[in-house]
Amino acid sequence: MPRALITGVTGQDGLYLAELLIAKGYEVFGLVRGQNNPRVPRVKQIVPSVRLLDGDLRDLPSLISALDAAQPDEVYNLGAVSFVGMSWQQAELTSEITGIGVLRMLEAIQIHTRNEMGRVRFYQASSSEMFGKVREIPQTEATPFHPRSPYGVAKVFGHFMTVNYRESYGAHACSGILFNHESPRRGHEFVTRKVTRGVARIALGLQDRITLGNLEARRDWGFAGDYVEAMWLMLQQTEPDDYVIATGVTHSVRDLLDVAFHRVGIGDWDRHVVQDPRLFRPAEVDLLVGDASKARSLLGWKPRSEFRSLVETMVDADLAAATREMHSPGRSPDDVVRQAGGAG
Ligand code: GDR
Repeated sequence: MPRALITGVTGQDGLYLAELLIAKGYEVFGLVRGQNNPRVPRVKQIVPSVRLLDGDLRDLPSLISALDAAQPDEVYNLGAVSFVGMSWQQAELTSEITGIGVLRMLEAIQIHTRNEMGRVRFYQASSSEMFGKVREIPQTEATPFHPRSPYGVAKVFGHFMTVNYRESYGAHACSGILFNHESPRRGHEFVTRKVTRGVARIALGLQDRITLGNLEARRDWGFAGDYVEAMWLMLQQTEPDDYVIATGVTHSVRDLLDVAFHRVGIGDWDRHVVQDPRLFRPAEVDLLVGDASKARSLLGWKPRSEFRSLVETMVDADLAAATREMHSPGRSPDDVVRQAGGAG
């Protein structure tokens, strides 16, 4: 039975990846941080067979202990401070966890394997935010990076450390440059979920407005469930490499609002949306759109869900959650959304 260790197992991608690996017959371990971590119950509910280990990407000994306990064949490093907007307020913490945390995990694997790094395959969650101020459209593995946030800078550090350990120590280390990927399990702070949850609650009369930042920002949005398959495929290749994972289609926040409001029968949504300058970012990534041809030809990967059905699925899940909330006050909407994993 293959064994995998996932950092960031409590997040959207961690949950989908754990489900995928369990379905493939893996024994899955998840690293969780802190006593009474409030996100642990959600992991136990969705993937009860995952074995949770205490550890923190800021603490090298805890990573070595987790590796010694799990004895993994594959490590998926998804743990990070992942909200770009917050990374300006907490730039140092973001660098510490999202950036140097990658180095610590690579070092931990080095120590755990007694310098035979090739024994453990490593996946690093790199990000399209590394492209930042885009130099070409669409972006490929060869596009230069110019990150536009402390988060993006930290991800570039983690990315090149992964490449460096591969080239220096023969690590089977892969970096997946993933563009935005969403689902009903997405955190409320990210724009897709903020919109779908807000729209559902407006449709049910639970709130009147959604307050947003830049409506002209464009992103390449895919479904998280499709993207975790690409992570797994990368680690099954004989040669480790880096891959862009994206749909190749870009939409604006306005498009997102159109589809989400249309789903609940509201055509004219202007009166429900307020723009707040405080939600604009100090520096914005204007147009991200990825070219995943390499993943398509070498991994045989392609996205299955498209934008409209993804957004509609998220609105429907949030409608169900908000409806339950109305009928059983005190129950968190996420208790319901937790169970709604699919898209498209
Ligand atoms: P992003 O995702 O920064 O691309 O990073 P997010 O959903 O936060 O923002 C997308 C775009 O929407 C604009 N926007 C708003 N964003 C948020 N969160 N809230 C708002 O109210 C709002 N209004 C407009 C933003 O300015 C931005 O342009 C995500 C994360 O998952 C990263 O961890 C990951 O690496 C990348 O995707 C790929």
